[in-house]
Amino acid sequence: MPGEPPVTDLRVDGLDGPLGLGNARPVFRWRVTGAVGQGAAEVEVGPEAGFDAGARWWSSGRVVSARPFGLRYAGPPLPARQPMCWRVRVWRADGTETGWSAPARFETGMSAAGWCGRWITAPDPVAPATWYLRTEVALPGPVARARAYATALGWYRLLINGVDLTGPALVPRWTPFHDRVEYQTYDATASLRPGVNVVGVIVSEGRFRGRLGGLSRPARYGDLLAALLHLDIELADGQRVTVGTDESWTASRGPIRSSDPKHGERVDLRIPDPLGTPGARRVQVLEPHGRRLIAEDVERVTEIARLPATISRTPSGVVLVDFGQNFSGVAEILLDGAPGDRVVLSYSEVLTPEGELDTTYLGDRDPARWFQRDEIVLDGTPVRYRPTGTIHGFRYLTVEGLPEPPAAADVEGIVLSTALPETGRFTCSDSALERLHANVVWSMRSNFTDTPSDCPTRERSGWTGDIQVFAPTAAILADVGPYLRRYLANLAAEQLPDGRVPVVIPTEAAPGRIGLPERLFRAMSSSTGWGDAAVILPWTLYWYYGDEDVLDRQYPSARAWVEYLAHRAATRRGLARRFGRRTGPRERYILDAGFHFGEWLRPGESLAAQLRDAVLAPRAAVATAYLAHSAQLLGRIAAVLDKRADAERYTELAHHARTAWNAAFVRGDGSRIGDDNQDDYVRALSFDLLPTDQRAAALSRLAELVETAGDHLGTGFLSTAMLLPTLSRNGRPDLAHRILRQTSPPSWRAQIDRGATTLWETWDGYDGTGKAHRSHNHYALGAVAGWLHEDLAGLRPAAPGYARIRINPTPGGGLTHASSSVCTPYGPATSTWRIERGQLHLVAHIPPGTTAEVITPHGDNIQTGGGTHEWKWLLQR
Ligand code: RAM
Repeated sequence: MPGEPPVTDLRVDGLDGPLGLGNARPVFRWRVTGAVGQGAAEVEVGPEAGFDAGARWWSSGRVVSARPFGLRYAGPPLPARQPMCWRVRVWRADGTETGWSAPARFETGMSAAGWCGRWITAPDPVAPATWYLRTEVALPGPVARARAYATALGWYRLLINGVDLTGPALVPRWTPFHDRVEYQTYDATASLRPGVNVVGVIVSEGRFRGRLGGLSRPARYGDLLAALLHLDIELADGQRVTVGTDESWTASRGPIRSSDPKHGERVDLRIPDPLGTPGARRVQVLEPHGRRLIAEDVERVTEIARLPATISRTPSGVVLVDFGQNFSGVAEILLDGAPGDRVVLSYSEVLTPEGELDTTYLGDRDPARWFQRDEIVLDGTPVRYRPTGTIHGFRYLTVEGLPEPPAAADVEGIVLSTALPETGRFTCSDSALERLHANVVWSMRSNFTDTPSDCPTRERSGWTGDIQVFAPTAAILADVGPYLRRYLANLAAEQLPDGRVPVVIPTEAAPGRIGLPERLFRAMSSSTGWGDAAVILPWTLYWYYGDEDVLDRQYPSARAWVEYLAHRAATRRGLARRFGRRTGPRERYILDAGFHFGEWLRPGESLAAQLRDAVLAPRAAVATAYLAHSAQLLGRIAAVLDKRADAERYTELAHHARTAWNAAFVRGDGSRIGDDNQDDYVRALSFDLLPTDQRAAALSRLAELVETAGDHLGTGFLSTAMLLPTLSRNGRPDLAHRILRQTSPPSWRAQIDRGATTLWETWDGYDGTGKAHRSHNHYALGAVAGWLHEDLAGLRPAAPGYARIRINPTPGGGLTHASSSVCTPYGPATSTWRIERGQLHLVAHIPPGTTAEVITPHGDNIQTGGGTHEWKWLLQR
């Protein structure tokens, strides 16, 4: 781009100018523009004051590296609350120098000892209740600079002189709250003024005390909501004022009576805003509780889009708002009625066959568990209402209690999601596939709000299996590095001492509050395919972002999981050793003990039968395959980290597990594996478990199974993401296209034809009567969007961080055009193909500093470097 500076997009730990950095050794990244990539780089870091005049605390020196990322600070320890600057210069591969970039800012966060505030709580634990905590701060003169460090047990909003500094952020995010709570840092400079300032913190249930998980149980971490604030003010005359939460603060109830993250908000607008005057009661200071405070290291949840509404009435006459898109967020709506009118807003993803709002489709035994509802009592003044302290998963909304329905222009859908830069674009000649891609993006947005969740409506839990299968696709669609690193930090924190990994992260209860349901859940922590997230996720982040740091940080966790599996296999035998053959000493590598979800929910399989098998007869062919796969990956991780003995140990373990798996589950020449389901062959080929000479037989059996099923997929939760790549990368792209084009269920197109705007948990979404069932916003089956980019359009990494790129389009399925563009750590890359007059016309943009191998339709391999390249090949008839 003309005029673009040679070095741009400076990021610290993946974030743009973070204010409260907690990492003592931050990692820098940038982007090099222009045609020639980086050969070496130098980073300089210094205090903001004096940086322009040359103040420096550290320089990396000239580091020879083609990678514009991963350069780690190694200077003197950074003091807390320190405004810093950094800049970078690059020597291109041709020896030319870019000159220094414009400086970028960051600031370090609060030290553990630096907090002047103490945790304060409202006087009595009434659940649920929203509390308004307040103090006044008198300032003798104008403010030069102010920072607020804040957090809560619950969700909070910080208001200074009526200005809401937190907005829709939904903080603090969900962590193992018994152990650690994240704080936010705000620039409060512009909100404070000379004279009296009102500082308020509104605290609601949040994830700390709100309803969580499959049973929607409240108060899983504690009974008392609390807040902590430290306000650091520098006046223009150099004086410093520090304000913290303490016993002088007051507490009141206010118009927001209560908010629950799942069940919505109760508001009485007749009650005045209590932050205007001192509250009636004093707060109490919490007893010391030992929770660690950690800096936020992820982009906040924010409003990422607004959706227009259409308004109608249901057959029974209720006002119905349709946003035309399933999403996570809230609605903003003009409420105009008489004082005392009670308005009820109810939310759902779906309608009943009769056209009413369906609030029972997630399970009708106890539908109240899934209520998403806001209730507002009006004070007679028209108000643009928007709930806070809650988030809904919905497309439809009913409005009850207003004398007149609102006009469409007076209602908007507010889409809330983590502010992740979206990096993957896909287009093609088939609008249904474009819609499929868009649906996957919507499901990702909807579930990437706090912890990555399975669905935004029902349990809203951080299922490990779901993110394990979806992460590679997520890494194409958005810059999810920091977001998934935080998930992994939580995972490591909650891993059990024996290495097992809880199936939901965070685990949804403090250790002191573990009851029977939590104990049952804990029994699932041995499940392969789920717990393997401990190994597969770090590897995914390394593969897509070249992030070695995450491998290092997660190494103990990844290793503990693999060691657990290996130990379990060696020492325990499952209730039903299902394989007929005895394999002698190799049996110590067969994993069939403990709970395993298995492939989970193949089309047509019932939930009850699956659960029974998961406990009584876990499929050893699935579990042992994951032992081999994760051990192999761990061996590679150890090699990257230069842990040679471990690299050898885990590569060998993988070898033994593979040999045992072959001996136990493969018959003949590879044409019969395990239970002879599609996924048995997909795993075998995708995890590279078979001897080379058996791969062809396995592939042809897989093809046969797909064809016998009428070109339908038969894979479940774990293998669906791998099915199409397995076919197209092993010589059957035609079959991959046929599965993708399939219009009857189970298929992605059946969902699209049925009007889906997000991915569903089940293939059909509705029963024969048209009644919806199960979640309509689950990203797991949406991992197929990865295939659209990497195989159909043909753009994928061939080395970690896209240092080497493979361009290998998979035309077919009657398509005449497809294009993928992604933002690699080296810069944007694209692969676009078009079929014209019997020719395949390919345009590839390869970022500077990387190389590419381009596979022609005739199987040739062309090597190329950075830049935009075009080819035309005659396609065979
Ligand atoms: C469902 C969840 C999730 C899956 C588990 C096993 O309840 O929605 O998607 O990981 O089951």
